[in-house]
Amino acid sequence: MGCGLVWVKRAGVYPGLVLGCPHRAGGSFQSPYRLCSPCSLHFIVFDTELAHDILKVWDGPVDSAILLKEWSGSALPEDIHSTFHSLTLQFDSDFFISKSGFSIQFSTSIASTCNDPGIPQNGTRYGDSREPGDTITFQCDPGYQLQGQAKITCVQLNNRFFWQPDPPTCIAACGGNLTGPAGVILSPNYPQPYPPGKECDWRIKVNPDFVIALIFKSFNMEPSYDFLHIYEGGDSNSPLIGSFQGSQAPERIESSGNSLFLAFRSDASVGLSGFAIEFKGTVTSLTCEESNLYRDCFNHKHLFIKSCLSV
Ligand SMILES: [Ca+2]
Repeated sequence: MGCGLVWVKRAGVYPGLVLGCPHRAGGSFQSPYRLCSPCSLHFIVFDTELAHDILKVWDGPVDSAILLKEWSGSALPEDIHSTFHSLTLQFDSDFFISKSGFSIQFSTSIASTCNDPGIPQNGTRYGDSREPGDTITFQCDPGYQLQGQAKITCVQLNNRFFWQPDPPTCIAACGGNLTGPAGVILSPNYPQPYPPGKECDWRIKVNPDFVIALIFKSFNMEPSYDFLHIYEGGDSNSPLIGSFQGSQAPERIESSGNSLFLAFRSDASVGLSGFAIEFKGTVTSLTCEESNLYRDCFNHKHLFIKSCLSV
């Protein structure tokens, strides 16, 4: 059995090893092309419409459900190896915007290491070695939650080399219970647009002797439709400090107690980049005069009362 086809979509270059297929404009091109092997793919050209025209490579047939990787955009992918004896390439294009596409060389060289597990978006990878038995660990940036295991191991099974478990991802989660002394709260999917129709609640609690400072690092919400409500206390029955929308958020808010409740609400359409807010437990840094200024500015009726009363 000879090595099969790589389908080239509008690629200007047809290298000797690559066979072309007729271009089909628009629509979903789902016919799988399988290669004999174990196979390696080497990318010569890659340019597709980001997030819309997507190349997927499956380890073995599509029905094996082992997706090795998927790509879109203009970054040239690194070489990739099958772990089974075939690869399936699947290219889906939408009806809009065509780029030059891709051309890929393939060979039947057998992998001797695990694939590059990549670096998760919004995270860090520790370790580069990909021999069987090697481990790599991952850590997410502040505010992001690890989905999966922090530590993965390269495993060899006959001629297959694969990571166990799969490499993790880092996501900005919808809500959570946070305790001090400090941390970061991100709108869901941050810095990508938050999804529509979301209700995310965060509870922050710090040491009883401390108040909570919220420092707004970025704030960008759809005006009049998407809100961040901040309450002084443990839930939405607590006094409302403020409801923030658009790009109008204060630089800093201080609670008067040791707990805050943040409720994010997005309506059914239009998501923007949302927010990144640092929190920390602190002794109050504001004078009563300053706190009154803040209170007048933002109508935070319940802010700073405790510290003012104690003066
Ligand atoms: Ca919206």
